Amino acid sequence: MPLVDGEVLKVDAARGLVVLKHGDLPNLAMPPMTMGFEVAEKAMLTDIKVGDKVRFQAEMRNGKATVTEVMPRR
Ligand SMILES: [Cu+2]
Repeated sequence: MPLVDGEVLKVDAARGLVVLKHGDLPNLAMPPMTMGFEVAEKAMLTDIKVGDKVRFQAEMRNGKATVTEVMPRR
């Protein structure tokens, strides 16, 4: 699965939610937009903070757009 560029706009570590301004997401058939995602594991949010540029993967899980991998882009 492709890694996609994103920017972190909001992190809710307690709920396992992140808002990303994301680039093209071909596997979800999404154009660039800003939206909220679930994360596969809450621990994924400890390494990222608001304002970070990231690379990430997302897929649909139980009908929800879910980030399965995310890392800061440096
Ligand atoms: Cu989207």
